[in-house]
Amino acid sequence: MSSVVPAQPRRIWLDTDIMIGMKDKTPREVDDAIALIMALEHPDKIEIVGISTITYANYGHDVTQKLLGWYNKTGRTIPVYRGSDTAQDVGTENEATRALADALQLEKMPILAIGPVTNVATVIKNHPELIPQIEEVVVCAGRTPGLPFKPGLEKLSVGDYNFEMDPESFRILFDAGVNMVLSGYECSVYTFLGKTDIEFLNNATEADQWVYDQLRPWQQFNEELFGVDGFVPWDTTPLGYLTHPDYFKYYRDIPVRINVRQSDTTPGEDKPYLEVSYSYENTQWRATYAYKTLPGFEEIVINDLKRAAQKNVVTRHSDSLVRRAED
Ligand SMILES: [Ca+2]
Repeated sequence: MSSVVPAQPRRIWLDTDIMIGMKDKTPREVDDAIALIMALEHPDKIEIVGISTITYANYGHDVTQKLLGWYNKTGRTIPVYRGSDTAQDVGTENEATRALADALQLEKMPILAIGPVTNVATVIKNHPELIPQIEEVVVCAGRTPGLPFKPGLEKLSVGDYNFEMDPESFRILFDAGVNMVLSGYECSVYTFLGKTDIEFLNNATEADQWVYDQLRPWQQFNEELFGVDGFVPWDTTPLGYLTHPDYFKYYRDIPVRINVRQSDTTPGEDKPYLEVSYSYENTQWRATYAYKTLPGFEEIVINDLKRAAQKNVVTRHSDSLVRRAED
């Protein structure tokens, strides 16, 4: 007789530069919020131990709490910690780095770091004894040599944002020899959420309406920049490595290097590029590099958002039934 042992969800740490809804001159990036909502939809696969914020640390903390209040139906409280506000202060401890270090002391786990990696690098720099406790760090960064980052109609080059915000912290992670998973532009760029993909959020519950009211202007702003009305939910692919690894193709154990040459985003300047190639010989750095998302993953992103929205409708109905029963 064989007995089937149900698989336990992988316990993970989430480090995010979430900025959805931040008041500014232009709409702000929404992909961290989508990755968070998706992550909460797969409690069978992953369990978020804690969340730390990076850049706009206070806003990120508050908006994460708001989204958890709406979308966390796991029955578990997920603590949120404020991290580095600037991503320029690696080595300086903060609420987030202390909480992550405490968590790693208790258990070994992967870190999903979907912003600049300053918080993670601070833990590694100040607590090298914890390096073996980090199973892997999954990030949204890196490229194959010379790959241009030109979303949409390829009118405009964008930077490798998370890496360029704090290259020194990436250097610290690679020097520490932690298992790195790079799931960045190349892997993500053909996953695309257009207007019709998110229309179900419009005129739904308060939560979904708020999300829609941030997503829609972001789509329109993307059309101004890149010529197409919609956006790439970049951070969902590093999450996908943890929840749906079969939907991606990888270069395994590929050498990694930082190469400095003329910037493709700021004319007249040089900048560092985080690049992978099997032809690199003079480097000890290695990574798993996701280079392609297979068909079906976009459908998972949309279905997760739909399922989360559907649960909010059910909650609203049962709340109003309770209220009626109390009357
Ligand atoms: Ca992000």
